[in-house]
Amino acid sequence: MENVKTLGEFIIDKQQDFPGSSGEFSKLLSAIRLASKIVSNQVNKAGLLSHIVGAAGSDNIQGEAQQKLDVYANNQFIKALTARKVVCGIASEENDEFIPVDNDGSYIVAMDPLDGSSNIDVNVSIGTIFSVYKRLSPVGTPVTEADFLQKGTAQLAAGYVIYGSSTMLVYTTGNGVNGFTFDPGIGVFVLSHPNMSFPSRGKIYSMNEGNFYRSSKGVQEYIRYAQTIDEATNRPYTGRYIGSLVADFHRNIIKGGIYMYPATDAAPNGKLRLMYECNPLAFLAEQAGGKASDGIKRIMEIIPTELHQRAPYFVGNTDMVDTLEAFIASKG
Ligand code: AHM
Ligand code: MG
Repeated sequence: MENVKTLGEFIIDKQQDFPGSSGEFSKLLSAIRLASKIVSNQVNKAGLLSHIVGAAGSDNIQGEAQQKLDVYANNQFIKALTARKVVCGIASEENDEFIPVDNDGSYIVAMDPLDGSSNIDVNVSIGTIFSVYKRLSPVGTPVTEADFLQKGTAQLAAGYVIYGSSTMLVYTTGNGVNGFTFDPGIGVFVLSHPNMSFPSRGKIYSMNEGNFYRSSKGVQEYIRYAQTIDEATNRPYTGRYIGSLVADFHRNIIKGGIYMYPATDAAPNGKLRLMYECNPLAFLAEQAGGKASDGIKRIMEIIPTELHQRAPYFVGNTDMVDTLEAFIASKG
C-alpha cells in the first residue's frame, strides 16, 4: 500500500514532536486504539451474539438501563487502559465512582464507553467518547476526585470512535483533528481524514424535536428559524437526528451543522454529561473551527462539581451556535 499512514505510525510521529517525552501518552492512545478494535469487532456481530445484545439487567448511576454491550465496552476500555500502567484513574459513565488504577500513572481518562446505546439493538451507529487529562495530585499518590473535576480547557486529548458503516477513530491533542478509518482486512486504523474541520457554512440541525415544547422559548425560536425559508442564509436547514451523539456530531463536522440537547422541563440540566460527552466533543469542535456552548457560556469553561454532572449542549459550526446563543439571550 502506498502513502498509507496508520494510527500507530501517526502516534509515533507525534511523539517525536516532543523530544524527551516518556512515551506514556502514546501508550495511552495505543490502549484506546486496542480497545476500540475489540469493541468494534463485537459491535459488528452484535445481531449474532445473544450474550452481547439486550439489557444487562442493571442500571447506571443515572438510573438508565445498561445494555450488555455497554458493560462489555466499559470492561474492555478499562482493561486496556489499566494494562499500560500510565493511567492513575478512570471515570466512566457506566461506573458510579471513579476507578483508581495505578498510583504511578500521570493521566486520568474520562469516558463514555458506548454512547447511543439505545441504538445497539437496531443496528444504528454507536460510539465511544474519551477525554484525557494530566492528574493534579502528585505521581505516586492515590488519585483523588479533584483530579477528575477539571475544566474542559485542561484536556490534553479527546476523541471518539464511531462504530458505523465503517469504524473510525477521530481524535485531537490540541493540534487539529485527525480521523482514522479501520481497515478490518489488515486490522489497522488508517489516516483517512487529516485535519478535519467544519465546512464554512452549515445547514443541518440535529435535535430530538419531541422535546420542542419542553424547551425554552429561545430554543423553540431557533428551531423555527432553522425551518424558515431564506435562500440567502441557506435555510431551511436540513433536520437530521440519529440519537447517537457521536454519529450526529461526526456527520455535522463533515457536512456542517449544529447538534442540540437543551435543558428541558423534565431535565433542567439537559441529558448529556459534561465530562464524558460534552467536554471531549467540545475540544474536538473547537479544534475543528467550531464551537460548543451550554447556551450561554463556553462548555470547556464550566468547572465541574461532580463526575456525572450534566449540561445543556449546543455544538457545531461557530456561526450556528452563535445564532442559537443570541436567541437564548433574547428569548430565554
Ligand atoms: P447514552 O450515553 O445513555 O447513550 O445517552 C446519550 C445519548 C446521545 O448519544 C444521544 O444524542 C442522546 O442520548 C439521545 O437522547 P434522546 O433519546 O433523548 O434524544
Ligand atoms: Mg452517552
